[in-house]
Amino acid sequence: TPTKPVLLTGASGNLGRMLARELAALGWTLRLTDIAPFPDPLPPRAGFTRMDLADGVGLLRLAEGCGAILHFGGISVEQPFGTVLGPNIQGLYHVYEAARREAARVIFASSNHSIGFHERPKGADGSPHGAESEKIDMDCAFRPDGYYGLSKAYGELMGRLYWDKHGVENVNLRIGSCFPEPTEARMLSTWLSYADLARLCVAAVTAPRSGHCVIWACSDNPASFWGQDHRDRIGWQPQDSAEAWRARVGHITSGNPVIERYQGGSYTAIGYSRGK
Ligand code: NAI
Ligand code: 15L
Repeated sequence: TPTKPVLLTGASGNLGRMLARELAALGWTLRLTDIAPFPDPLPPRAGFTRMDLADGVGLLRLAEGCGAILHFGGISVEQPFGTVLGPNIQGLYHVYEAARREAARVIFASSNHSIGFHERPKGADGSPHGAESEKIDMDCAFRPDGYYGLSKAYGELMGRLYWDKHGVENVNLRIGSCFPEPTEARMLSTWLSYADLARLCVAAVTAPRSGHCVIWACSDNPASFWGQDHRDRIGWQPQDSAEAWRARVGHITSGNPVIERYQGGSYTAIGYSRGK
């Protein structure tokens, strides 16, 4: 159990609600925040503050005494630039300034959409699977597939900056598709179970040292697109796998060649206008 309280942004969202429940059940003391009201009964040892990530002073106050910030708040799907900018860029800066003040570690909910224009390895979501050598590693180029993915790349680089310049530790989770179950063929590669995410957050917060790390946050999927990362540094291994859903969802594809070619799937095709 962490000795200091842990701040969770985006607490009222899908992943935030799950993490609030699971981490509270482990005995953690949580400070929850979101711009939307918290829809569940408050877990034990948790407080909730309704706040916009635009409120930098409010975040400084909320983070006082915290040892870690799980940053899950913000725009979570593709949106116009002007919609993404405030929550995901300015808001992220406020989170990092609060972390710097408290010498707290940031666990950042980054996304596969920061690298979504990498092609899928051949055979990744069918058999035989793509060769290990075709999987991309954490130090691959950022290839954002929209303004949302671009904000996540910026978020990871913010972490790089705050570690190099201020020694603020941060763990960047490149989350694939974190839902109760896989619902389409792509998720045989990208799915992250709720339980694996909860265990990942525990490892990221409690590891004695993290520095700046990048983790491919998907379950132990044989069809994963992703290879080497910093998981050993925080001692995390996924335990679940999407493979059990193959018979149910393996045939569910889009029929759109752009979507099927790239790792980011449908996001890559939003507003796509390249050489049709
Ligand atoms: P969600 O949309 O359910 O949760 C995001 C929360 O952020 C919402 O409760 C929303 O009210 C809050 N929020 C938005 N703007 C805000 C602002 N200006 N100030 C304060 N709070 C604000 O999304 P979900 O699925 O729970 O995702 C959580 C995080 O994980 C997001 O950062 C998302 O980008 C990231 N992620 C999620 C994936 C998934 O598969 N669910 C995949 C990759 C990344
Ligand atoms: C994300 O980043 C989104 O937050 C989530 O809603 C899914 O679209 C996920 O990526 C995905 O790529 O499946």
